[in-house]
Amino acid sequence: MSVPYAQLRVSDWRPPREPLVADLLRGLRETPKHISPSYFYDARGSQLFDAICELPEYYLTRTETRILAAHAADIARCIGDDALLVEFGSGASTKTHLLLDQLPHLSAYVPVEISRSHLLDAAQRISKTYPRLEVLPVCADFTMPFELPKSQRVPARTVVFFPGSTIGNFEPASGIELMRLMRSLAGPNAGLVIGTDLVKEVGVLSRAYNDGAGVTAQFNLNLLRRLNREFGADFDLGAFAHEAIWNAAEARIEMHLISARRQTLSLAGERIEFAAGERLVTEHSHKYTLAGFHAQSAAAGWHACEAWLDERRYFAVHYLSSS
Ligand code: AVJ
Repeated sequence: MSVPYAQLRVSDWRPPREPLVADLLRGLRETPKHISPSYFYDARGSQLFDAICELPEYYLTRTETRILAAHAADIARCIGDDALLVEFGSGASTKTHLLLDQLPHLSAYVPVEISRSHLLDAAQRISKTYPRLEVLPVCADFTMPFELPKSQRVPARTVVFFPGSTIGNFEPASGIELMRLMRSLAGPNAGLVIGTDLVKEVGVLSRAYNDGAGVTAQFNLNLLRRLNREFGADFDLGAFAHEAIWNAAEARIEMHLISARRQTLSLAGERIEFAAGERLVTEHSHKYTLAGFHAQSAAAGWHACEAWLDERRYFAVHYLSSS
């Protein structure tokens, strides 16, 4: 057996339930109705997301992984020795191995993840693979304030790792706010290794979010299943259809769930009305240009140092520094 969960000291910053319900209801009362994509990631949603990453149409994960694999030594040089590596939304921590293999002298690895099951599985796997690495898992919604756990070895600096183009889920202003939060969390002389999906041909983008096997549709609909199970809602999953559209003006893919008919639902005892054809917005996935991303990160106080791209220029991994 590998390291038992009990040996991994998890810092718990999970939000209490009440604000979650209020937040959900607020989004469902606005026009258009919307729910934060952070609700996708319950245990089943996290598994479905891992399945999405394997889809032939979903080029993001494969492309970023190839970039990280090709430039891991360069990225590790930017991070330097004795750093505290903090991964935001670590999920299965799959890409992290590529960096950890090149970073034998890290102070500690801090995966930050909202899904507790995913966090524990990943933290356990990492400690098994790197027995000399201190792993300090944090269960948190990384958009809310939390503190970094203290590592046994004092770090030379803190570097945030935020792969996957998860930054794309944030509206530009909130993305800037999140990158500011990263900068203040990481302290002086910080680094940020961040992945961004790039603007490209619409067909490629559209297929990545409307896959032939329908896994993205299942991932989208699982949100309703979760609301039913955890928040006492009564959504009929058969009465909503998945659709992903490209919003050119905002440079983003939008995931919607479309109500097949007029229906009244309840969530946490409150009634919610849907018209026939009404859309519930479940995700915005922004796509970037290098110049656009540099402007956003600069607004958050980060200096662009390096960017590594694949040959098709589908995706970029950036190294930014706070000083
Ligand atoms: C994890 C936010 C990067 O936007 O591509 C995948 C989530 N949504 N398929 C993305 C997602 C639909 C993904 N991110």
